[in-house]
Amino acid sequence: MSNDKNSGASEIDEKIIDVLRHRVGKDERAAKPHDWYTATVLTLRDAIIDQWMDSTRKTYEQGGKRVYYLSLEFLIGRLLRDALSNMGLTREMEKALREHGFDLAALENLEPDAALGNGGLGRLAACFMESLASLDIPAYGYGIRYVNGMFRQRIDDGWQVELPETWLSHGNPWEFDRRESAYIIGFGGEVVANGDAVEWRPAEKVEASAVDTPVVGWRGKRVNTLRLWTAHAFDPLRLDAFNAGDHFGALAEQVRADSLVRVLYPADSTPAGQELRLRQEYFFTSASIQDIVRRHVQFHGDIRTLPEKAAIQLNDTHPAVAVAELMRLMVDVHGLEFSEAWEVTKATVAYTNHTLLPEALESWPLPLFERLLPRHMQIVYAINSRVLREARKAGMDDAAIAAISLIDEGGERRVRMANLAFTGAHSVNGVAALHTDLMKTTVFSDLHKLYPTRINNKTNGVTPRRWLQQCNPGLTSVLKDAIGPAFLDNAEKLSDLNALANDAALGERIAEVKRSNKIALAKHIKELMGIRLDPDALFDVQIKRIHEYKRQLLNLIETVALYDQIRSHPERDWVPRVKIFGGKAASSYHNAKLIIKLANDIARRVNSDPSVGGLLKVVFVPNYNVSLAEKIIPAADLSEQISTAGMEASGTGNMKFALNGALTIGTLDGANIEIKDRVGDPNIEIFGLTAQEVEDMRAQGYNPREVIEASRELQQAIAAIATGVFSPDDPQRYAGLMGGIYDHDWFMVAADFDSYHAAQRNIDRRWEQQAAWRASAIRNIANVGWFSSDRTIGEYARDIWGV
Ligand code: DL6
Repeated sequence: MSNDKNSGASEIDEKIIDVLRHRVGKDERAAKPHDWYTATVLTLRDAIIDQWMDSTRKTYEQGGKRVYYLSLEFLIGRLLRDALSNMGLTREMEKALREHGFDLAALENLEPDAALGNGGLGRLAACFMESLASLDIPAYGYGIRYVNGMFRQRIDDGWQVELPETWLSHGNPWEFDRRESAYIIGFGGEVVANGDAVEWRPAEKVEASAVDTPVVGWRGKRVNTLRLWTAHAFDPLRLDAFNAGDHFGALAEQVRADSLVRVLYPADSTPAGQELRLRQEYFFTSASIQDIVRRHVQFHGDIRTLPEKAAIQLNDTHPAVAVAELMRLMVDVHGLEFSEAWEVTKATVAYTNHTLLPEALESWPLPLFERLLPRHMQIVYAINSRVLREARKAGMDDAAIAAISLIDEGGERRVRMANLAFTGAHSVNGVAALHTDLMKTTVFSDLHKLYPTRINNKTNGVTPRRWLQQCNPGLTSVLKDAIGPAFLDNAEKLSDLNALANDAALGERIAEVKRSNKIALAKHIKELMGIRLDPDALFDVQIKRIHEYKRQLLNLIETVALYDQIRSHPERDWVPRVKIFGGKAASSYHNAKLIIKLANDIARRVNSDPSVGGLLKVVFVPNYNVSLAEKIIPAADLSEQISTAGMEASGTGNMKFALNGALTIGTLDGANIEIKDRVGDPNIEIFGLTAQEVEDMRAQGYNPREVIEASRELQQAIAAIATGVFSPDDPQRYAGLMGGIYDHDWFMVAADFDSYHAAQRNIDRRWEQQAAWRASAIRNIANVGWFSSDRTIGEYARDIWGV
């Protein structure tokens, strides 16, 4: 098969039939759609494998440096469309399938979402993998092959219900089981001195084995490997126990191993706090580090040259134990001096921070860490004593030393994973300019004083292949006609559109594409939820994890205020709006779940009220995931990025919406600031307090009650929600949630309400000027090419990895 556009579909066609017969084991007449899907993937995979082998051979021959991206999450989504498009085989495959009466798009829908991540951090890892391959950088992604990824969300009577996601129930045709790439992972036990050496004798052992998925870059340039670990027991079936009648007990070891890879923790900003989570982290980190070290020693001989050949990037602190594991292997197994191993470790490892929320900065109770990883505990103490000596030498005071310490001594003693990652890395990066500045002045201020060159910024990005070309083919084609195809290879070339921002014909064509995307989304929502949406209304979208700092509540309260105003003044010239919400709440996060219920309660009431008729609709779309985002984002007119300033590290949804021509209504938070700088003030709607103002206001003693009492709209909306207007079956349901805003309002909902409400009315006015709106949409598309993950990865490669 060739990826030459001129070759016909017949070669592919023959191949599919062959695969269907000989690998799926079905005859064309008997094959079900799922068999055709599997045959399609396997046919494509065969083409990918040739490139994969070429890429691997090239890397070995060149002996160059590799990037190892360690991440507990990879929120990949579906792969078929992405891989076909990157291989340049979409047309051929479409044609071949059509000859057998199949529609490629329908088969694509049979692919389950690989939802091995919670949200932004995991999706970023997936974009990075694709960009690494697109930029022809040799890389491995390392993570866990969860049997059950992110839970499936069902909405029952407005409440979130979590169900296991069974993405592997039909097998996974993308992956290769590499049982030969296996490592022993130990837990517990004791550490014994053995002459000068130290030996860790774990009490418990499991085997980690690799499952590989190829990741194809744009134009099939390179194929890298996503290596996910699965777990096996050494003694999966104790036959003696089984024969003695203990049928369950005989399987206990396998069950224990399975539990390591069974579920992704559904928490994206609070540590699960459970032993299993730490076990998962060590399991995948140890397997990955052993794999990296084994490869290095096998091909380059001396572990001391590791930094020349390997760059290990820690995606947040989940793999931070890598610092201690690498030290252990170098000192205990390869016989390096501690100091030398420490220099090698720091030169190899880099760490990305994704959040400043104190509750999300991982730390483990010291007794738990010591019990599970006794040798690593010793290494952490040894690192700590070096670091604290350096701090003393630098003249730091006791408070600074306490903050720098790898051990939190205030209250229950805990091991601080962020401090371990920070001290064991040569680079510590934030994910947007504001976030990086705040890292220096807040959580890492003392570490930053001690190591002032370590923190750097790498503003996030998203892959334009998935988030423009594949999810929005209509827009891509219009853009190609307008400015030529160069932007497909370099998203920053989208800037050529600036010259056409006021071109009415182009504005109209883009608006037509948007309208047809809205019709497609409306159809999907009608089928899914029975709600009819008007494609000519303004589609106002907030899709992301449900979290108080992301302030879905601010949006909902404003929706209630708008609802009240439409009812009080039906004669006014209201802009018809569809408010679309979607997102999952961590299963233990009470308020987030209550916010989902509130969205559904408001939707039920508003959508059944004839007095607002076509002017306002509210939809909470269940089970938000990557595939749904690919449908919703191209259909959005307005992108809600309204977090409390200083709390959203970057955001990446904000970039995807702008790239698809939505205007942003947002706070000066995370990457919104950089989006504003690039698209220009007239093409974005900014409101609310700045991060500095939030801090000052909290320091001065913010009184939300006063603010609420001074705003009639806000007071009325809160009162309506609090007194059960939207929950007549349980009038008290939201009394506590609303009371929280009166009493403390940590997330500044009241403080920002009036400004947000006014910004929404500005949006109405802008919408009425369609020509100007369209020009703004073009300015957005034209100026956010910089937020391509190719640019981000290029910066990591240049500044951090040296590849
Ligand atoms: O960097 C990717 C993404 C950012 O865009 C979001 O702003 C941030 O909230 C998210 N962080 C997480 C949770 N982090 N932890 N731990 O997903 O990272």
